[in-house]
Amino acid sequence: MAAKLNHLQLFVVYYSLIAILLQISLTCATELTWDDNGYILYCPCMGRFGNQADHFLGSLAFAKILNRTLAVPPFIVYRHHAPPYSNVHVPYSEFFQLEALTHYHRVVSLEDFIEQLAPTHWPKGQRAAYCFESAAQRSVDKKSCPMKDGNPFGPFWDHVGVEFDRSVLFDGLSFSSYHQPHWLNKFPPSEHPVLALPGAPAQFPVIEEYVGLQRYVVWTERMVQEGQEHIAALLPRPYVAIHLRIGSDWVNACKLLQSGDTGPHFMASPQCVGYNRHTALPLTMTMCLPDLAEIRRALKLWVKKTSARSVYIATDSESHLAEIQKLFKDKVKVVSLKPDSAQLDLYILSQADHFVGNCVSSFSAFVKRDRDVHSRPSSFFGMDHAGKMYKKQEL
Ligand code: GFB
Repeated sequence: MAAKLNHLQLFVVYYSLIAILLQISLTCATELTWDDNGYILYCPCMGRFGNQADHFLGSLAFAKILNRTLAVPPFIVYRHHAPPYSNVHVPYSEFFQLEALTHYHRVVSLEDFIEQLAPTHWPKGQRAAYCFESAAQRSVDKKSCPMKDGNPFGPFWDHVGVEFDRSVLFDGLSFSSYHQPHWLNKFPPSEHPVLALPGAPAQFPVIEEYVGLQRYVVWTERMVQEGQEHIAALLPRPYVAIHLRIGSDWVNACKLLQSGDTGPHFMASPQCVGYNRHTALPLTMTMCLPDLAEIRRALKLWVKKTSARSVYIATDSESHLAEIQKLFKDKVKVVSLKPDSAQLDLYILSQADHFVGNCVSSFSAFVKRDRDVHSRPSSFFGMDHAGKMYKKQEL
């Protein structure tokens, strides 16, 4: 009996030891080490998903230019029409693989930075905010960065539990490679290890040079599985997918085109009119806000060209499902999911055999870039031949 108990005890001790060692090695594997080259933190405080994604690519490029690790922020999702009726902060890794970014540059999630690195290396009481002097002009004392003023700024930094203790102002710098030596000179990482910025250190829309960084934005396995399940269940291939950005906010935005005040570029339009302002093609109202006649025309064309068996409609408003079904007289299956998650729409759009997007929308731009990376064809309403922006050799 005593010998049996000893065996049992030995067995328990042996496996407990293995479990402890496993735990230690797992902890070590995920433990972050401090990067002496410094960090960049920012709030994706402009626009919704498409805008934030454009800004993200530029910010990633800027982090590489300064050779600082990018603290990848969560996406801000504005859930004011449905529970929880507030901003929701969705970690990058919910939708995309953080690891895939490391093939381009060093990154850490903002959440991990705050949890694991900040307590020791960016402790409370020593947190500086960095901003343009012009931005500080908006503060009461004209010397403070408006890091937490209003929505989404306040809720964003509250979400990660950050208060700022002082402000460092700058001027005469831009977030381009041209100013790299100036940034290094002014803010060496040894003295300024963490550059925390009120907004993305990037231009909107993403500049041509960084469009190809989309290839490092890779869907998570979970998103792929969910998206593929929907496609397999609902969309016989080949399928044509369209993005209808036709809601009331968009109608108002497109009205600006008619006033002629927008100049050669308007929101994401460089993706189809060209990035050079001097040679940009004209942007028409049909491209910004396609009417039903244009939607029908483009769909007829691409369904015929691709011999499509189904059509997927992603929309921020009405889907025109009945009208489109009528157009194909039940010969083509027409589907619109209107999912709760915009990313499911993005995924289904990205996988189509042909995609017709809205050239002015950064939501469409995300899909177009993702498709370009995988050599999938796209066009835009009002423009049937969209060039391929992404070239492999560029980056
Ligand atoms: O993505 P986004 O920046 O593109 O913002 P734009 C549009 C948002 O509307 C998306 C929803 O992030 C989605 O939440 N949305 C639009 C859609 N189209 C669809 C769709 O087909 N399916 C689903 N599920 N959701 C800019 C805004 O939008 O438009 C700016 O970022 C501003 O803040 C401007 O409002 C007028 O570039 O199209």
